Order: sequence, then structure tokens, then C-alpha cells
Amino acid sequence: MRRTSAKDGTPATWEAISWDEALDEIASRMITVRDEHGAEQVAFSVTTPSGTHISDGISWVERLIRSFGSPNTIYGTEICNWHKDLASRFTYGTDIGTPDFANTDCILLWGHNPSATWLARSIEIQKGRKQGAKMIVVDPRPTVFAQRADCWLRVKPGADQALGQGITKVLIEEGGYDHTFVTEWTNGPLLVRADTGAFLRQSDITVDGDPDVLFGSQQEDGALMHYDAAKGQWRDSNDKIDLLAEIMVDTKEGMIACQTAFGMFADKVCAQPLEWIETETGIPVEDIRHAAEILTTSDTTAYYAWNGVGQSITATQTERSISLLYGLTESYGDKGGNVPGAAAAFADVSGQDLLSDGQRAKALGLKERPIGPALSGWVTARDVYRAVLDHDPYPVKMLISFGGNILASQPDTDRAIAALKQLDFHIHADFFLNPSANYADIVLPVATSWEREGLRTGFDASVEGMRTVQLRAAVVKSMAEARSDIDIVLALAKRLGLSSQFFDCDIDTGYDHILAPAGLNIAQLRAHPEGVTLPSKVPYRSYAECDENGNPKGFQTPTRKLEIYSETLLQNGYDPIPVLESGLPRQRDDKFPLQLSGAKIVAFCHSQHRNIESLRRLMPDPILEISKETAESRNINNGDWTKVTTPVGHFVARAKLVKNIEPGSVFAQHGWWIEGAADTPYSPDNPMAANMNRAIPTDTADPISGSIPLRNSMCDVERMDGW
Ligand SMILES: Nc1nc2c(c(=O)[nH]1)N[C@H]1C(S)=C(S)[C@@H](COP(=O)(O)OP(=O)(O)OC[C@H]3O[C@@H](n4cnc5c(=O)[nH]c(N)nc54)[C@H](O)[C@@H]3O)O[C@H]1N2
Ligand SMILES: Nc1nc2c(c(=O)[nH]1)N[C@H]1C(S)=C(S)[C@@H](COP(=O)(O)OP(=O)(O)OC[C@H]3O[C@@H](n4cnc5c(=O)[nH]c(N)nc54)[C@H](O)[C@@H]3O)O[C@H]1N2
Ligand SMILES: [Mo]
Repeated sequence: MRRTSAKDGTPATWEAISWDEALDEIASRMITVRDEHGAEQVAFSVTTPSGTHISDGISWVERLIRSFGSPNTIYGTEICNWHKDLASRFTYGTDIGTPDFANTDCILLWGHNPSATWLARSIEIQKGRKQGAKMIVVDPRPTVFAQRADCWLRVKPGADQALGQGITKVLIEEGGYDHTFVTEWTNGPLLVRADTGAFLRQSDITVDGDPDVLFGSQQEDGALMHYDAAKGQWRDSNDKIDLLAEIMVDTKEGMIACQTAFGMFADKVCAQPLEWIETETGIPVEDIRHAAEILTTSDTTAYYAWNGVGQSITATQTERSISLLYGLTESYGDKGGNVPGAAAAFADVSGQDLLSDGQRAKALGLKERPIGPALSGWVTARDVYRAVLDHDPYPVKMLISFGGNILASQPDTDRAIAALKQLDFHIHADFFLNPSANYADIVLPVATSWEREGLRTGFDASVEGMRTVQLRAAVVKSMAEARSDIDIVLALAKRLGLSSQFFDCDIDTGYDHILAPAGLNIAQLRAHPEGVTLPSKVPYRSYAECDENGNPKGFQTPTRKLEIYSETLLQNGYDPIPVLESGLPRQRDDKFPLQLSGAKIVAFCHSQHRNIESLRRLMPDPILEISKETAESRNINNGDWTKVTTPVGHFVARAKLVKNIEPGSVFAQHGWWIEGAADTPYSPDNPMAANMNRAIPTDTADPISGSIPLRNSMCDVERMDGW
């Protein structure tokens, strides 16, 4: 459909055009911008694959973006999965891994509530519980799993890094970790120079020294012990290594004080008393100790940490704090732990290799956050708004969205509208016309997953599921003229002259390419619509496997060890060890005494589904979960309409009093944009009044990832009279 009205905020009017006309025009405009200004001036946006139909098409969309040459895709990863999937690499060298909940001794859910957001995962958790697994839940709300947990840690929103530090402190002080594992498989024993913070290298000591040779220190005599980081091997036996050594080393530059990474970590983590952690987190010291005890006495622990820790301005270091704590449990990679690389081998078509270094370097926000998501071409919405509106660092002229709804799922709503109006050309491909599509020049109707085939290589609810591959058949005929995202991608690729990078624009050839490394082809999958589970073994503790030269595979980090100390972070100006030395960076203000957080609900996925009547009956209006104390002090009763105000905006929601919820916070739902009934304060005149993201400040962001405080902005709440 082509827009026939001005972009003035009123509902757009449209005329139908043919697919050929639409695709020809889109491709020719893309080429013009690329040739005249550069491909980076065409930004893209994709909806999340975590819970939308795009999950089995997104790699193809990304392949189009990268082969076209744009480093700018709004993906929302910095407020969704980046921390667990990529920041985890600073510690493990891989993603968080698939938690083997069904076979574990201890389930740890940290800011993740699968009872509402991942029902298949919940089933795995129940399997584990039936076999006697203990459960620890870190959540400010009494979720279903929190109520059933052996240990529920009702953390104050945003205090997770402090909590991770507190539990780690107990493990270290009480010896609740495996000394052999830390010595053998982490970079804890390696010496760090006090002057530079870099690892001590052989090249620091002698002129012809090898920079890949790092050192530990022997107990008793303090002799240097050689570690070959290129091979991942200790040259000297590390039986007698001193994990806590502090020594002076004679270097080319004179005597330099050095301390082991583990010693530095232990000193920093143990610096504050547990009572300080209690004040910061709201969690009693005995509960922190109880969690540590469960972790220590469980042979294996499987965990998942997600939105509750990823949507804050300390998200990356919080992720580090949790993954280091988890690293000490020695479960990473183990059966019953979190298993990385559980999927069978398949080719990745997302085209990371197709974006040139020159284009990659132009990603918006990469200069400010050089090891953040922009490195993969995933940029924040607000950086795109800045480019469109202020031409900083260059203009963005065109936006092509494959789903997504930035006006509801991202903050800065007014700036977003201004930016959408400012664009020279804007395409939105979707099932429905959402508010973001209302500013598009051309809208492309997309087929849902029910109307098309879908290839899925691995189902990540369980380790076993990761070995399953399925070509799901369409279950209904495509409605009207809707086309799948993949069809749209291939049609554009052809017009852009990119056929050779798209398997001659034949999807079956592309699918065969994906499947070949696993020894499968698309014809086999079509003959088995129920899917195929590969017989190959799950690679438990793969870091300990050796290559033909006898070198262990190790971890895919610069030191080939699980990194307690991250030189990568240090070199980019960040703390190499995640430690909170002072209180939380909260904006304290008497006018806004409460914290605004949120959680997802089972009825809807993000801003979708509120147009589905049966679901709307389950959840007719947006809810604000609130403690009895907070409600009483503000004269708010269950069901009252409330107005939530922050320093940058406000929104409306209906109060729900919840027993045992973290009392200093309120919990809202995002994604509301379809109006309520005429007798609600977000009636058809003002549907966006219920959009919580209008009230989220974005002036401070996580310095590494760019995440924003969706879970810990300061606010106040008042009852709305007259509703
Ligand atoms: N029904 C439904 N399912 C979904 C989605 C959906 O919108 N609806 N979205 C999908 C997507 S894209 C994602 S990313 C996943 C997300 O899945 P989850 O991570 O489970 O998402 P949430 O429910 O948003 O957040 C998890 C928990 O974090 C808690 N929390 C809030 N603030 C804090 C805090 O400061 N610290 C801690 N520790 N916890 C906190 C909340 O109370 C909540 O119970 O769900 C996916 N599944
Ligand atoms: N305050 C607050 N804000 C949040 C969150 C939060 O917890 N709190 N969660 C954040 C998270 S984790 C995420 S992932 C983002 C999600 O943010 P978005 O990805 O923007 O998700 P939605 O807002 O639901 O937009 C989905 C749109 O994509 C369309 N769509 C669905 N499937 C497909 C498909 O296969 N193809 C195409 N072309 N279109 C499709 C839908 O019809 C819908 O219009 O929101 C983030 N925003
Ligand atoms: Mo997400």
C-alpha cells in the first residue's frame, strides 16, 4: 500500500499498489541513497525474534541488510538478549548456553519469569523440580516460580549487580567454590600488573619475550610459572599455584607489583560487608547466605538471566557479576549446567561476513560503545533518531522496518515521531498497521508463520531440543496477497543485484546450504514435517577436549580461560572486574520516591495481540502492580486508575495490589497502544496514554551496551479521580 496522506499524525490513508511497483520503487530508492550518500544512510529495523514469527526469517533479513551494506539495524538487542548472548562472551567466550534444567540439581532464575514468557522452558523446569532440583529465584515480584522457590531473593530493581557480588563474597569467604576448577580453567591465577592493569607478559620481562606467555606465581617461593595463552596450556605444572599471590616482579621497566586476577577479584568483591549488600538490595543477609549455601551444596546449577537484568544502565557489568558467580559453581558446559554450542552444526546465513569493515565502522553509536551491539550492526533507536533529526554523525534518510513497533517498544516517543516524519522514505512490512507503520510511505503485507513454511534449526527450550530441526509446513493458505519476509528479502535482493549472495534467490538452495553441515537437505525435512532430531552427542565440557596437538579447546576468550579478569573490557575503558564500590547509580529525587519497573504478561507479546478480542478479555487494561503500603499511602484501591509520573513523562494504568511485592517499586506493562473503552483514560482519543515507554528517561545508558533503565527509573504514582 502506498500512503496518500500527509504525515501529520492522523491515521494515514492508503491506496493499493502491485508488489512489483512497490518492490521496484523500494529497490531503486535504496540504490540511489547508497550510490549518492552511502548505504549507512538506509537504516533498517527488525522486530525481535524472541517471540515473534520473524524468528525463522530474521537471518535472511540480516543477510539482506549486510550484503546491501548498512551497519544500522534497530534490533532492540541492547534491551533484550545482548547481555546474555554477547556480553557473556567477556566471561565465557560464548553465549549463556542452554540451561539443562531437566537434569540439574539447582535451578537459578535471575530476572527471568518463564511462567509468563517461555512455557516450554517452564516444562523443563518442572521436570528438574520433579527430580528434586532446588530452586533460587531473583525477582522483585512474587512470580509463580518465586513463590515455589527454596530461596526467593526479592531484589530491589536494579540492585542485581550488588546481589551477585554479595553471593560471590560468601562463596569466596566460605570456600564454596572449586579451587581446582578456578586454577585450571579460569584466568584467576594469572598475574596482573598493578601499574597498567594488563596481564604480566613475558615481553614485559625480556626483550625477546613472547607476549602470549603470561604468568602465575608458585606458592612458597613465588617463582613465575609460564602459561601459554596461544595454546591454552600451562608450561609448568600448576599444582602449586598461588591463587592469591601478590609479588614484585623484575621487568624491563624495573620492579612492578603484581597480583593474581583472582586475588584482585576476591579483594574487591569482599570489600563491602554483607550488611551493605542488604541495604542496597533489600535482601536479608541470611537469605544471601542461604542462596550461597544452595549453590555450594548442589553438584550442578543451570541458570537463566534475562530482561530483569538486561534493562538497566548497569546491565553489562551486572551480567558479568552473575556469570562470574555462575563460573565459580563450575557448572558451565556441564550436563545439568548451561551448555553452549548445544545446537548441531548448521551454516549461518545472517551474513556477518558480508558487511565490509569500512561499512561496519560507520555503525551509529560504535564510537561511543566500541564493543557493544553496534559492532554487529545493531544500533539503538535513539541513535537513529539523532542521525535522522540532527544529522549526527551523518543523516539517515531511509528506514526499512521488518515488523517492530518503535513507538511502543522504545522510549523517546516524541523524538521517534519527529524522526519518522523527517525520513525521506519509510517502508514498514508487517501483519498489521501499528502506530509506527502509520508514518510509512509504503506498507508491505507480511504472511504470518501459519501461512508459510518455516525452517527452525534447534529449539532452545532444552538441550535436547537444540538437536531438533524442523521445516514447519504452512497450515493455512496465504491470505490476500501477503508474502513472507523471506520472499520479500529475495525479491529485493534480485532487484538490488545481489542474487549471487542469495543462492540465486532460490530459497530451497539456501536451505540446503544451511543444512549441509549437519548432513541434511530440505527434501528430507519436507518428507518429515514432524522434524528430525540429530543423533550426534551434546558436547558437555567441550572446553576440556583436546586437539590433535594435545592442547585443550579451552574457552573462546583472549586468555582461553573463563575470564574473571577481562583485559578486553579494560582496554576499552571499562572495569575489568565488575565491582560496585559505591551505591547504585540511581537518580534519587524526593519528587520521585518509587522505582518504576515492569514485567511481561502471558496474554500478549510486546505491543502485539491487543487487537485479539479473546486475549483482551483476559487482560482488558494495562495493570500497575503495586504494594499494599504504597497504595495505602496514596489512597489507591485495587482497580483504581493511576497516573505514573517520571521526570520525563507519564502514563496511565489500573492499580493491582500485590502481596509481597518489592514495596519501593511499581511494575508496569509495556506495549499498550490500542485504545481502551470510552470510559478509560486511554480511550480512542488518546490510546498512547497507556504507553509506559513515554515515561522512560534515556539520558543515561549502559556505557558498554547502551541499555536503558526500563526496570529502574524513578517515579511517583497518584490516583486519578473521576474514572
Ligand atoms: N507472553 C510473552 N512472552 C514473551 C514475551 C512477551 O512479551 N510476552 N517477550 C519475549 C521476549 S522478546 C523476551 S526478551 C522474553 C523475556 O522474558 P523474561 O526475561 O522472563 O521477561 P520479563 O517478564 O519482562 O522479566 C522477567 C522478570 O524480571 C523481573 N524484574 C523486574 N525488574 C527486575 C530487576 O531489577 N531485577 C531482577 N532480578 N528482576 C527484575 C520481573 O518481575 C519479571 O518477573 O520473553 C519472551 N516471551
Ligand atoms: N518498557 C519496556 N519496553 C520494552 C520491553 C520491556 O520489558 N519493557 N521489552 C523489550 C524487548 S525484550 C523487546 S524484544 C522489544 C520488542 O519490540 P518490537 O520488536 O518492536 O516488538 P513489538 O512492539 O511487539 O512489535 C512487533 C511488530 O512486529 C510485527 N511482526 C511480528 N512478527 C513478524 C514477522 O514475522 N514479520 C514481520 N515483518 N513483522 C512481524 C507485529 O505484527 C508487530 O506489529 O521491546 C522492548 N521494549
Ligand atoms: Mo526481547
